[in-house]
Amino acid sequence: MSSFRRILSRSALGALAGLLAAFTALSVAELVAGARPAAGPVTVVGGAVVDRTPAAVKDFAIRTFGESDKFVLQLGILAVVAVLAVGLGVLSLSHRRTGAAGVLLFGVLGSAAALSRPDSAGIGDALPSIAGALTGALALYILAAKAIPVPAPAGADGEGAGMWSRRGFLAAAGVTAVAAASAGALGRFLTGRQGQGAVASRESLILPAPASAAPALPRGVQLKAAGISAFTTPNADFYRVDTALTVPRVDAATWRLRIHGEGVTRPRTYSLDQLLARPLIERDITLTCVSNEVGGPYIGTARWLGVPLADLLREAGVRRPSQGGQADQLVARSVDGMTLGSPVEDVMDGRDAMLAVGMNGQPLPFDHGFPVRMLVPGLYGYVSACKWITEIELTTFDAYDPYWVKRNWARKAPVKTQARIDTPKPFARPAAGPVALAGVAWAQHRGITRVEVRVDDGPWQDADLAPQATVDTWRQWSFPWTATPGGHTVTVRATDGTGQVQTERRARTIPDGASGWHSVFVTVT
Ligand SMILES: Nc1nc2c(c(=O)[nH]1)N[C@H]1C(S)=C(S)[C@@H](COP(=O)(O)O)O[C@H]1N2
Ligand SMILES: [Mo]
Repeated sequence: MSSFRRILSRSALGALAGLLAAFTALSVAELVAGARPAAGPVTVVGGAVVDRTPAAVKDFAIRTFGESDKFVLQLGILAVVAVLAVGLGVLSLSHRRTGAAGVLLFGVLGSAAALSRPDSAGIGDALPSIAGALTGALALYILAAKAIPVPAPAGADGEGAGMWSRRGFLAAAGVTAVAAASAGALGRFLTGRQGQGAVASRESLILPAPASAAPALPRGVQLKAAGISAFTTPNADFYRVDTALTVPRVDAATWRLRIHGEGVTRPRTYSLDQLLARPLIERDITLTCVSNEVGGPYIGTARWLGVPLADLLREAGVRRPSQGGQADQLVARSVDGMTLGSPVEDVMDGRDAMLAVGMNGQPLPFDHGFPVRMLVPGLYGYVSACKWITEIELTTFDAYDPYWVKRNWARKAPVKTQARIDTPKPFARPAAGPVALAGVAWAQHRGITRVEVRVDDGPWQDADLAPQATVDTWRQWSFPWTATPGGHTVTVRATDGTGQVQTERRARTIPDGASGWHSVFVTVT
């Protein structure tokens, strides 16, 4: 064998040893994390990356990968791990201890990531990374030894000794691969079992009838235009925005909500049954994400069923700031450590702020916060819509910055007035003649009173409005356009219930929501 080929094939063995060590480390870590899936190494490292991602990069990720952003992130982490594993594997051929120490270093990094997560439950969260790194380092140490050819005994044929050693390596590699795969599979199994209680609790949950049903939707809230959004967004199509790399699966039977903090004279802890025994309200409410670009998809409307939040707060002794209450911020905390802060004034001013348990007639889907989430009509999701909520703390804006505020988003964020063109789509090629322009407009808790359309630099013309369901929902609009051949830019703007015309001023999503008019360019043929 030429020396070049020998080096090449040895390097390949080193690379394989590195990859197997990484596989072992991740599988063992998954197994140890089995009882608590959110503590798996890729999840915690991914979570730590998410926590530290600058808002601009996060916005880019959401824009580019949409709701697959988390999948792409995990794939990216695995790719980085694979590259580093190959490097450590090759290194370990000449520096066995250093290679193994490199694997241990990842254990330290993984542990640090786990402990830095907002939902970290303490040192136990570092265990998966520590156990994974120790076994991974051991695997690399052993495999590297097997990959180094034993010096040929005097008189023996050198090639033969190399062959022998390679056979030993392959056997060790096979054993490692099988053991690691088994550990990984067992970990997956345990994870699956753990979620079964939550799934069963959701399936057996029977939602009570509301004491106050949603007002019937006025006839015509749904326009007929092809391509317009559904007025009520089906649960399966409802946008999802959160930092959870593994969706929390909370068992409703053991779930609790604690209300405490400043001005709470009667702190209380509620079970789900206790909440469900209270008079429930049912309301159509449109929820919007602050990361929604002008014309973007992160908005949806559902019929929510829930407990009026202001009642619970009043029972706890909380008073509105305008009526002498000390606490002006309500911080909601989720089981995954997310914190969202809402103005107490908004929550208690008579609007339908609620702890929702139902979404379009179903218990909340896990993705949308089962068993209970918060909603405050009129506010962006990141300052109001805590999913998997488990704690409400009354405090002040001065005293505490929740998760997104620490990352430079605004403390207070009422939804900005926006209109969106649903049809035609950008760069569509409709035929000349009648073309239906249609879409949605929203200004939650203020309502929409007018939508206007402009073609190119022409005059603003009033669109036809579907009836307003409530001020807390979006409103559909349409405009019968007689399209002439050529390229055209269609622009839309809304006016809200306070008489404010939607601003033309373009603003980025950070810090408190995008603004500007939505335009679509089409080529009429
Ligand atoms: N626990 C938790 N709740 C959360 C979030 C989150 O990351 N974690 N994201 C918030 C944001 S930014 C929005 S816009 C809404 C989105 O709710 P949805 O995913 O049900 O549409 O949830 C809010 N509640
Ligand atoms: Mo959001």
